[in-house]
Amino acid sequence: MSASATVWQTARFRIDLSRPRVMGIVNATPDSFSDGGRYRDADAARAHCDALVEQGVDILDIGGESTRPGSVAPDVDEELARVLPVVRHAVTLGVPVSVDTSSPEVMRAVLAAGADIVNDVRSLLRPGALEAVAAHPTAGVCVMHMRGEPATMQSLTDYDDVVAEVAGFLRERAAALEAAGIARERIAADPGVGFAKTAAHNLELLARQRELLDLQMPLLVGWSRKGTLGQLTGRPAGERLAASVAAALMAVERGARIVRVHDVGATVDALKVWSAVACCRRPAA
Ligand code: 9MG
Repeated sequence: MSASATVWQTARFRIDLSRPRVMGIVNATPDSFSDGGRYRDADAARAHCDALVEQGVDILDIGGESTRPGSVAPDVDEELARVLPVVRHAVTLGVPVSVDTSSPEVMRAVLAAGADIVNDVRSLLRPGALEAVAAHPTAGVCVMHMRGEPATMQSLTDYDDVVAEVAGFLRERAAALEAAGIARERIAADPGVGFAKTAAHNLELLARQRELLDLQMPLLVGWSRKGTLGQLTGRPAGERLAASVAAALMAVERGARIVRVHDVGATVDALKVWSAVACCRRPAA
């Protein structure tokens, strides 16, 4: 797909993808170390939104469900109570707001509150999810490859050709979204690094990521602090900054247009260097 002509249509913003964009992760999950309960968690998440905007984030991605391997989804009321107070603040900050959810009730509520994008690791496969996004005239959506559920996915890692399977799944989901009335320019596609994949699968997906450009959808990729980087470096999640930035840059070099990251400031700086060099390339003959 031609990078210069690409936009991602979202509820309030047509995001210009002629330069790569940084999606910053905002966890609205309870902090098990805080004794201040719900209000303290929401305050911390709102302050984190402000900090990421300060650091140059292009899109905020707010999530109330941990999708780490082995985790179990919260019920709808709990997810709404975590996410909505943060979304209501985030939509005042002047950047597109994405919400990481698979629940149609949460999708409807956050879109009504002004959110721009639904980022669904389950690709709108829960009953009612497709309809919830299709009912909005312009909201953006990210569909992602996964097998099973976060609680079980790491036992579902048999592939003949992981890249072909991921591409086939994303192509089918895009067709289903379009058939439901969601215009192509509203859809981004994500190979789902770490979701029902071994480290070898994740690395093969990065090495061969350009093959996914045939999907003709903007690619969104999330390598930040993932387990594969821990396996490669021997470092715990909080010490994977350098590995995460390196992976984000390699993803962009191979055609990703949006990278989903924890470390926004470092990634923004790295992409400034990448963009300065990318601009000097000779146009393809
Ligand atoms: C919610 N979430 C966790 N990891 C993710 C990834 O790699 N991509 C997307 N789109 N969402 C993710």
